[in-house]
Amino acid sequence: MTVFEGTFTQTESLRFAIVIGRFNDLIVNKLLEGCQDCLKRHGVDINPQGNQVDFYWVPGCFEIPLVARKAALSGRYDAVICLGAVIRGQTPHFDFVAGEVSKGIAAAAFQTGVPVIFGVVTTDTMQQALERAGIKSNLGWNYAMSALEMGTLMRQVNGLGVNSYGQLASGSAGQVLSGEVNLAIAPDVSSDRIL
Ligand code: INI
Repeated sequence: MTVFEGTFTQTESLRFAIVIGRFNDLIVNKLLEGCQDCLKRHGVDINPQGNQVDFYWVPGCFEIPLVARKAALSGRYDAVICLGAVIRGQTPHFDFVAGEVSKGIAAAAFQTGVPVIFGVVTTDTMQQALERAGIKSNLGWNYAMSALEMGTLMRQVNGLGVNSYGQLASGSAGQVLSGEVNLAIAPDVSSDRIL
């Protein structure tokens, strides 16, 4: 049997999309800083003019899944990192936004076969959000680590002949994974593939 595991090295050819919900920008900009810092320290060129990271800004978390899914479908990225902050405050808006962004991000990953990282901080208060965005630790760093790990893992998985829709190439060594990978129902997304 084989162990498949992502790595945090040999990152020069990896490509990432970072989708950022601007709402609560005090928090979100700190998450972005942590995320960029982590990618940079692991050898990724984070320059927007470079060819490893693209940045997509959207108004708030509610809009993240649409753009994340489109970016994943482009075939350009090893992983899509979604950054946002939903703070409960006094409004039921929180539940709608937090619910939709979490479901939407999960759907984007599952439908496209591309890792889409859930980098959305959901807290009751601004204080808690600040603690997660730099005062105590910066979760932006952790989200970048997840992207590196999943991006490199999926290269291994795909290299075995398992395509991004979970289908096995015939006769490939990837058959060892068939029990897990074939559980995914391959969605028909061919019409909006923008390769
Ligand atoms: N968007 C967030 O990213 N975080 C929030 O806390 C938030 N709250 O609480 O309202 C929020 N709302 C905006 C939402 O994401 C959409 O941008 C807006 O509703 C337009 O569709």
